[in-house]
Amino acid sequence: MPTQKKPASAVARTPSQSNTNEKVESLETFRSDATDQALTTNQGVKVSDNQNTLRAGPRGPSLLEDFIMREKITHFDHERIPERIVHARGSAAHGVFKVYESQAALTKAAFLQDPSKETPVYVRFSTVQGSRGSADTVRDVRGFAVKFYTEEGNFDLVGNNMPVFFIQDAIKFPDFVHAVKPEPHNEMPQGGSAHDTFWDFVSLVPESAHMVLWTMSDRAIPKSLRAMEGFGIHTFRFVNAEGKGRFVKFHWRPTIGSASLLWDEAQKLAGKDCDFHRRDLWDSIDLGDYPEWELGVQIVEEADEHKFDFDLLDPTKIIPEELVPLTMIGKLTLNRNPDNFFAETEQVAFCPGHIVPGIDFSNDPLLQGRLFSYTDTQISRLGGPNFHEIPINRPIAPLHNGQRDGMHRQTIVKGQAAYEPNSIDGGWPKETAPAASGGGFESYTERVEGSKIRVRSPSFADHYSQATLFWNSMTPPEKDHIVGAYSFELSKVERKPIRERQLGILANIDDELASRVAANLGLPVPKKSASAEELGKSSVKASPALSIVAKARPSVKTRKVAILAAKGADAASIKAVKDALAAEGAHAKVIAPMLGTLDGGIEVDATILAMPSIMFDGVVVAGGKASAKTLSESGDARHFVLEAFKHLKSIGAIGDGEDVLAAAHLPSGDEGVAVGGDAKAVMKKFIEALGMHRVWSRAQKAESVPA
Ligand code: HDE
Repeated sequence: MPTQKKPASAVARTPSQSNTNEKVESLETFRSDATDQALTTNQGVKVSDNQNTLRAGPRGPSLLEDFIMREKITHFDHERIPERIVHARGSAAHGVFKVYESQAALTKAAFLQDPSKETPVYVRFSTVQGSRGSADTVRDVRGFAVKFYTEEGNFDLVGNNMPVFFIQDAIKFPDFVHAVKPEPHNEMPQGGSAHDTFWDFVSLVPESAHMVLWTMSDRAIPKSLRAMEGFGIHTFRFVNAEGKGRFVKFHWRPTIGSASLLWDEAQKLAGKDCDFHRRDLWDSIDLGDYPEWELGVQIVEEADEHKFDFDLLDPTKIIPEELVPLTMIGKLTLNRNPDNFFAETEQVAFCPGHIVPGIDFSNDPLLQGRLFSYTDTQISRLGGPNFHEIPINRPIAPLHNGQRDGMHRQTIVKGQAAYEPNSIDGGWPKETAPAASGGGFESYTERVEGSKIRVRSPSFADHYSQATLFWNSMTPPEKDHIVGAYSFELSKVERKPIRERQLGILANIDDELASRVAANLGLPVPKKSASAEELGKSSVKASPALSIVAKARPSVKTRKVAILAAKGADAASIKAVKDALAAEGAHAKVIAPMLGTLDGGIEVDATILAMPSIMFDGVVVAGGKASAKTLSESGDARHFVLEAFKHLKSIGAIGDGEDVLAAAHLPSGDEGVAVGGDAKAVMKKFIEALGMHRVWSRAQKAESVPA
């Protein structure tokens, strides 16, 4: 019987800045590499024939005795596990977290003390509604779950890309999920909320008003996973070495800034590349464009718990940054793609209840319910109570207790005493007293008293004023998108009373919003049902931090640009475009009607049909008479530039390339169309517009473009 060299829990996991880091791989003994290895059965027997079942004669029946074939097919028969009930569609990456400076004043959590220390992390992003195979770009909330493998145990920050939630109490979660999931009678729609049961539920549950507004905003169609903000949502607690507790809200801010798709793009991408987000994440890490987020915290002293016009425990509320500023305390970098999707991304098990000394919960009734649900769901999803032994879930901190049995147990624990206290094994493993650092976990001492009752606190009663705050914080294009999203979704709702009821909720949020959506639905604007006092409750009336467009940063780093070309394209102009983009950290691909090599040895990266304009942030048409003629005569090429124009992207044309824009009948003189002059001048203008992500001033002109 082989003995384990190292306890499984002590396997170190220290990803560093390289994708194929040999040091990490040699430590991660649970990873397997078949290079130069013989094909074997699961019992280690070498296989000599993997092509033919054992049979009685060349044309005879197969023999049950064939243990090789039976083992292979038995394994195959059981290769699927239940997908997650929610957040089934996801992708993930390894990385590291580093704190900027010691946070000892706020928390004793070991991973937040030392700026020179790297804490390994695994981060999984997900959509909520769709199944495992659904499209990435649907309108939905995105999960943003971070597992920190700290030296004191795993800390899971299981958040979303929106700072609030649909409901206030965990007991409503099954109702909410049953309503948003595909309808039970026909399992439609997949990956979307534009259907009757979702709008029926949310229109009957006004506490959802704020979050529904977020999901109708651009936040629900992120440009990429690495351009998303993340939020812990609930109020948590930090506890320092002196035992002092403070409330904390967690935020993730991407260093490249946030950006969103347009709805038309998102819908088309769902068909043209349903893996759009996971591909972008994977490719970025492969290219060394490591996605990064800063971790921000909002801290509230316990004495200030009741000083706000909302309840800190209410998960349908934000703390506006105008009231409590955000302090950036560290950086998360994703720098390594997983080796195996199933073993890592599918089997990773997050749980908001995984915390470490220095972090604690608040009494948010949604958080309290989550503390139960996640472990419970893993037991059926991952087949038993030993899911913490699956490599991706193992802490790097040593792990010893009396739990030894159960389905799929892997660790072989020595010793006779699976209980505590014991004298037989010397009393080990023993409790550790709480301490300033390195001690045992001690729950924060909070005085609680009250009658046993099922009530919602009256302090949770305001459902609209922060929705109004969000609406008021949007720029005009963002408001247009919200109106468009409500109009689209509600027009798909078959039952008129549901549409009318939801308009009643919008009437309480904002007059303009309600009347514009009502007009699109051909319905009258309902009267406000809430009192003026309730509707005006938020002391902050607008918060620029809530707008993605207002916060856009002028950078083209990691953006993707198509260089549209055909045979006869001017190689020098293509090179000039590539060089100009590379100098700014952007990436270019040569897109042509056919694959092959263009003049000057330029390789075509993809065809116009395989990589349409929706996969790029901007397009530059290469110079060269023959190329421009071919592209001008190609409906697909004209559509490419027209669609880029419609989606408010930066467009450029070098020399004869301008003919293609003319052939596509692009409106002339647009701010975001760079033409005239040499490649250098065109690229300067092109890059300026690319940096702002979209040419918002073009929105009205683009309406009339038939792409
Ligand atoms: Fe979850 N949620 N949730 N949730 N959730 C799950 O756990 C649940 C909620 C979130 O990448 C499940 O492992 C309840 C809020 C993410 O693996 C399940 C309630 C937020 C992920 C579950 C909530 C989230 C999940 C399904 C109401 C944002 C994916 C599979 C009390 C802060 C994690 C699983 C991953 C997954 C339950 C509400 C985020 C069923 C009962 C609020 C990011 O346990």
